[in-house]
Amino acid sequence: MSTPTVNILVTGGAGFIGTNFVRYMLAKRPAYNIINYDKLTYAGNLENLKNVETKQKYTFVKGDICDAEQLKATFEKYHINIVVNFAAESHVDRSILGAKVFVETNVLGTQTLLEVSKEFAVKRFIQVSTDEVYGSLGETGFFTEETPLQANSPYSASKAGADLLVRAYFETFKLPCLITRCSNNYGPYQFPEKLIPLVIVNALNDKPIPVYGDGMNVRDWLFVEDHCSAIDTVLHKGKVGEVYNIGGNNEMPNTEIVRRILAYLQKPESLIKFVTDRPGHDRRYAIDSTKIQRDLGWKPADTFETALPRTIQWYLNNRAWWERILSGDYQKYYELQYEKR
Ligand code: NAD
Ligand code: TDX
Repeated sequence: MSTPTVNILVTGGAGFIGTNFVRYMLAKRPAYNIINYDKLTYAGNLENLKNVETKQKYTFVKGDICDAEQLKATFEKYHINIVVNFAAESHVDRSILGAKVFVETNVLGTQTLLEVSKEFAVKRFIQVSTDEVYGSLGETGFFTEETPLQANSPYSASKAGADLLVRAYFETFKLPCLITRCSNNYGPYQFPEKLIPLVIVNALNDKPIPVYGDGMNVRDWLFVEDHCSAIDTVLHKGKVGEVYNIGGNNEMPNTEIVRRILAYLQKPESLIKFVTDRPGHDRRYAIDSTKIQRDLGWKPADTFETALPRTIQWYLNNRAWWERILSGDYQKYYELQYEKR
């Protein structure tokens, strides 16, 4: 009997983590077909995938996860049997300025995707969630998979809503779902609105670096490729219905990260500007990833010591990539490369 073809719908594959995941899977699993389904919001950048576009195993579909009809047509056309859902509005500050689109994409979009996945009886549905659904920690302690959900921002509330829907589709309809909850990622192709790329880009342009509040908020940073390998592990070895926390054991206050980047770039600390705090700013995130390490044998390959310099170097080597984001030119790529075809 021949092995069935694996056709993975990667939603949000033109965003930061999605891009890295598409690249990771094409290299690691050359027999799989990867269908990147992305709406191309401001955060989607097809230039990220320029040199994989011609690969036979890669297809791009411009589409919205809220659009059931387009999803159905895509599932049918490409015989989708696995879904990895990265598509989301992902920036906390934007959710404070306007929460509606977060509910539309993160909650309704996920529910629409679940419904279509049920109709097409997919073999696995991976929901890429976040540690932010657990809320905020004090000076001590870690988030485990049993920590109650206590989201504090409209972003994390919408992600928590999606997680509960995924759980409900598993419990009620036996859709084979798994949820991953990862800590803060960093690495190549991250949109320069998030802390690490923002600091690098502003420093290289000798512009002020806004640090919220006292700068002592702590995040648990994970190199994006380690997140990709964790998702691949959960996809192949995870147990359906389970939640897996993913983290790097790499806690650091924001000011320390900013200082390390400035030191690497030989830029002065006088660029740091302490500004009004983010409303509802979570103080500390720290992930206990014992479960995925013990049950599935995953562990991160990198630490800040190895991967932060590599990340900064990537932004130095790819100045044109982020300059085209700052100018807005990156948004013309789809029109020029795809619509004319
Ligand atoms: P991102 O903002 O860089 O990318 C999101 C992508 O989703 C973009 O390409 C965008 O065009 C696409 N998209 C948005 N709305 C869509 C819609 N309605 N239909 C189809 N596509 C749509 O985000 P990211 O940082 O790559 O995060 C990816 C996922 O991982 C998100 O679900 C996020 O919650 C989660 N996550 C992120 C981090 C992190 O540190 N960045 C950590 C843990 C979990
Ligand atoms: O200009 C800034 N100044 C600043 O001090 C920005 C953009 C951020 N910060 C602080 C806020 C946070 O304490 O840096 C920390 C990191 O901020 P972000 O990069 O916005 O990430 P965070 O809010 O922690 O959320 C991220 O990690 C979890 C992702 O954006 C989410 O999508 C993911 O779920």
